[in-house]
Amino acid sequence: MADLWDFNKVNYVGNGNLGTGDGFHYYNPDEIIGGKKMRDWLRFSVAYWHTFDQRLVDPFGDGTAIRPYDKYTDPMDQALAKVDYAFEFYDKLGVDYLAFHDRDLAPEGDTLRETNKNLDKVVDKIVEYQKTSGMKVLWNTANMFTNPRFVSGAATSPYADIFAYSAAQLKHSLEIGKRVGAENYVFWGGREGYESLWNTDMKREQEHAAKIFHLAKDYATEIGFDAQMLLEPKPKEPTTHQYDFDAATTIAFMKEYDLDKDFKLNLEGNHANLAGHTYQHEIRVAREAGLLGSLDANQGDKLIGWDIDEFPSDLYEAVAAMYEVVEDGGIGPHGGLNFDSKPRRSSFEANDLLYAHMVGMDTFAAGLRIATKMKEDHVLENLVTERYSSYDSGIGADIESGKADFKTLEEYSMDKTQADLRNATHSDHLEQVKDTINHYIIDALSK
Ligand code: XUL
Ligand code: CO
Repeated sequence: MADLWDFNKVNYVGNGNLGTGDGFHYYNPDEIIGGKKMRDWLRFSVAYWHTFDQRLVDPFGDGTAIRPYDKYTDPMDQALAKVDYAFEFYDKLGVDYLAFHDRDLAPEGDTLRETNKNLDKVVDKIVEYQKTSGMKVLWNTANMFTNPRFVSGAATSPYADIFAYSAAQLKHSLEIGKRVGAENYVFWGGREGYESLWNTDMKREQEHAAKIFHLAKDYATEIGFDAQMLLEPKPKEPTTHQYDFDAATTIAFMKEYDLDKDFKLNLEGNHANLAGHTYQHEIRVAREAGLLGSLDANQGDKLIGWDIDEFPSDLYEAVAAMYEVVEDGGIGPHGGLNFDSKPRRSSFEANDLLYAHMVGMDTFAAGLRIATKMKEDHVLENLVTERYSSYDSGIGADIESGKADFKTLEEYSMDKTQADLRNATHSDHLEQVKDTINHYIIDALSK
């Protein structure tokens, strides 16, 4: 393989040495943690759109990125060259998965026919590399939000020609998913929402969205593409309101339109924050519904209200997310941690792409180590069991079994005094709980 990037392969160096690391401190891919190799728990994936295409723009500023393939001026030459850079990057970083949108890979032509032709050339090259490298595709998807034709949505556009075009684009994207052996297929409805309710037929738009999901699943089945289908919630941005607002709203939509048997959720940290939730909350909601599919790993910033897709470095948040994952036995049977993340605009050198993934991978690897230790020691499990133990016998058991009704509950409660009821509650000692979590964070990593 040609030496295209100016950095060496990243190795696990352990955490014995403080000081700036040139390797992973916590991610040791083949080490067994909680009964599984770390690489199999985490299934890290590099996002093509951010890592190889993102110019590091923000709403007020042009791109600052300096990339070694900038020297290719013809868009198709650059698209083909990027595949070489991408596969060397995966190898040097030591990841097993990639993820991409159709439009990340190749420039559009004037017609879908021409666009598909460009795309197929790049996909041919990716498939060749997959054979020699063993790289797998965590998921692929269709970009139906960048081009101006999607100004008012794709499947939820008020214009039927745009629905038709979206279906045609999706058809080819599913065929590509099959060719590259994608393990999941993601739908993020960036513009499937509204700017204003005054001109929007919300019900009709949501029916159209459900229709395209059913058509997609039917076509995938027809061609033998058996990837897990995933919906990715986000509350807003670029729309004022996105229909797949958060996990709970998306689950309700899936149930309403009979999609919950075939679709699961792809959850993203920064999207959770935009919806007013934590990442942990979104993962908990999905896993308790049996619908945890995959994770997009990134973080927001407490001080900035946008979807800034920062690489994850918040250890506390990673512990919380991995706690839910460990509790579920994995990120769904087919899911992984896809870095839907980009370096900051001021980290514009090519090497920063490597450092950014390293901090993301190490943060989640550390999160896995800590969460596994907490789980092995049953710290929170015991606490939660104890907290709900009044439902295990007596009146609580009668409530859960359905034996109690309003009359028996009235009889039971009628003469309880203020003091009796006060005694029925207990302090949560939340500060003590948080101290225990901090203790695990420090202790699990110092071994
Ligand atoms: C946008 C976002 C997308 C999806 C795929 O916020 O998360 O990159 O993950 O379209
Ligand atoms: Co995402």
